[in-house]
Amino acid sequence: MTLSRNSDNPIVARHDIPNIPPHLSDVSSVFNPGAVKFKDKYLLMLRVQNRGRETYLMMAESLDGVSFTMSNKTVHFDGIESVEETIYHIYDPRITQIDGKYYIVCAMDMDDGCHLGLARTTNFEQFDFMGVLSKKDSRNGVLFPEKVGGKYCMLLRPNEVRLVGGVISGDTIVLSTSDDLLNWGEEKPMASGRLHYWDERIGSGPPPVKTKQGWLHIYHGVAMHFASSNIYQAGAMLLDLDDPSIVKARSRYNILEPRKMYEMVGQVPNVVFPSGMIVENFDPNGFALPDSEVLLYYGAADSSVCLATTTIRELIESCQYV
Ligand code: BMA
Repeated sequence: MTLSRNSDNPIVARHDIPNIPPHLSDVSSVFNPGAVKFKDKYLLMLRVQNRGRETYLMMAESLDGVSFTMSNKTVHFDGIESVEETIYHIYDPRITQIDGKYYIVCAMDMDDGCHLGLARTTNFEQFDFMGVLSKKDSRNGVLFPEKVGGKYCMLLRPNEVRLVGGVISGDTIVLSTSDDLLNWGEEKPMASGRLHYWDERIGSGPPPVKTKQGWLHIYHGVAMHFASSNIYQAGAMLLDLDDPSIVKARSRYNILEPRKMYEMVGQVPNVVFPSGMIVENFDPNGFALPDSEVLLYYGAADSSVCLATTTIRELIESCQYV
């Protein structure tokens, strides 16, 4: 297959996380990172879980995308105190650069379910919380790097069942648009799970990347066949450049599945969960170059952070359903 795992995997593991009193000490796990290239450095925003199963976000930086140095403090979103409801956990950050600013969409567990929260930064030192984006229980929110048809676009995955009648339900990724990044309109179904196959339930991975062939989107699919051990895998789709609710091509097979011990064994077994993607080369109009290297960062077994690499061309080829 097109993705090759880095030989140093897992590139970040729980023993790499520094002790930060009073809450982080001998942490349980680190996984599902957001990723971005910023001033020639590779940055990860890590999801760190302590022994109370409380979640913290932490930055890590690298010169080569493989060997990371952890920050010695956790990330705080200034202004998040203004949310009146209790936020239990903030996790699975996805980072998108839009017009020179960096936006982070996170899942937030609250009393009435999971919601999407938005934060913004220009320097990855100080972060402003901008608001809660979702009206109903949703996860896996990713922003597009530019407006499409004059609107900001976001893919998200409502936590509800749309498909009925099969052995098990499939979930649906929807497209929503906005004028201001805070108020989001109608949700248009974009892609659903495929019952009986590798991606019965689905959710977005990293933010979509613009290519000449369409928006390249990596997603996770869950095979539910064996209920007690759901299998989380990764796949690829191409979305129409002008209307990203239209799927032009979608991989028949997964492009990454749990095979290594660090993916098959851990807090949650059999999970590869792609959440960050760095594309090295774009043309002046923002289209990813076919031969550009792609670094895909993913959580393994909800326990560690791993890296797999490929090229834009190979990912696009993998989208063809043959
Ligand atoms: C999903 C999310 C992810 C997690 C995955 C596997 O529903 O909660 O954060 O990595 O399950 O447990």
